[in-house]
Amino acid sequence: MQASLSSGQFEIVYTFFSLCIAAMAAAFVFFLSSRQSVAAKYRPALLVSSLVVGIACYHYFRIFGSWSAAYSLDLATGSYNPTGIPFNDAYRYADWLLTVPLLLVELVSVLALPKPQSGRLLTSLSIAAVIMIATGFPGEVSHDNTTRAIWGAVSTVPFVYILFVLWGELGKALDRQPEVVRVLVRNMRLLILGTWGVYPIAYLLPLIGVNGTSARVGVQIGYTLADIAAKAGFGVMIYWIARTKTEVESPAAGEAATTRAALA
Ligand SMILES: *C/C=C(C)/C=C/C=C(C)/C=C/C1=C(C)CCCC1(C)C
Repeated sequence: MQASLSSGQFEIVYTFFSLCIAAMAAAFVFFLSSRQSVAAKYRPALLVSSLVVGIACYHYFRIFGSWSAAYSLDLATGSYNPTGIPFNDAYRYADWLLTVPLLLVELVSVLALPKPQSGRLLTSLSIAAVIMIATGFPGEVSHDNTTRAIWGAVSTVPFVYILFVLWGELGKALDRQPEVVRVLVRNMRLLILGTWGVYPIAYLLPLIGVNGTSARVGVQIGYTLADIAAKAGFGVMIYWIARTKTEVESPAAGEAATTRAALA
């Protein structure tokens, strides 16, 4: 049985979920409509960005509904008591199962590797991502901290592998980029590390002595902020890189695209 939340605790999570729905929906429209302002070969990457935030928008809708159904306001005390309908963490993990491999598709496409090599890289990273998410889930839904710690540790192995490989590959890709793009790719690499690193930290909260309900709130806010940055924020970086490359590779095409976008 879950403990009651204070009205502040309930409402802050409620507001963050709501904010996230708005951010994902706005990003969806932006990525779709800005496809015209990049060269044709970069359009698939923007389409994948819009898929990622579209899928996340849908899942946050469900997460938001689940959170609302899990608690009800006790007018006598002003706190939010569990209704008995459990909050469903599976929506979030189902979302990651779809969106993390798609984010990897975007990342690998930025590397612009020869086809067979990028196929192999994408396959091994995706397998690692699925293992990371599938092994994190039993820990997430467990009410026992030892179980949470064990699955968390297992899930960290593929996580470290993914970051290690991406860091190396993005580093090598830096040398293949024109000067103006290099700094963008470098920033993107930091964004990945900074945002993906938030997930295991949020997961750890219940294990590092943060009390029950504060940990519950902290985990949800941590994941939500990380999702906005890792999906919408990351998509904006991809757009920026694609836009810059379009201009560098063919200044005329860049201008024509800008004009088209302005007229659209
Ligand atoms: C859009 C969603 C993204 C980028 C999700 C990323 C999720 C992770 C990097 C999760 C990692 C975890 C660990 C490394 C250990 C504990 C369990 C997880 C699944 C939270």
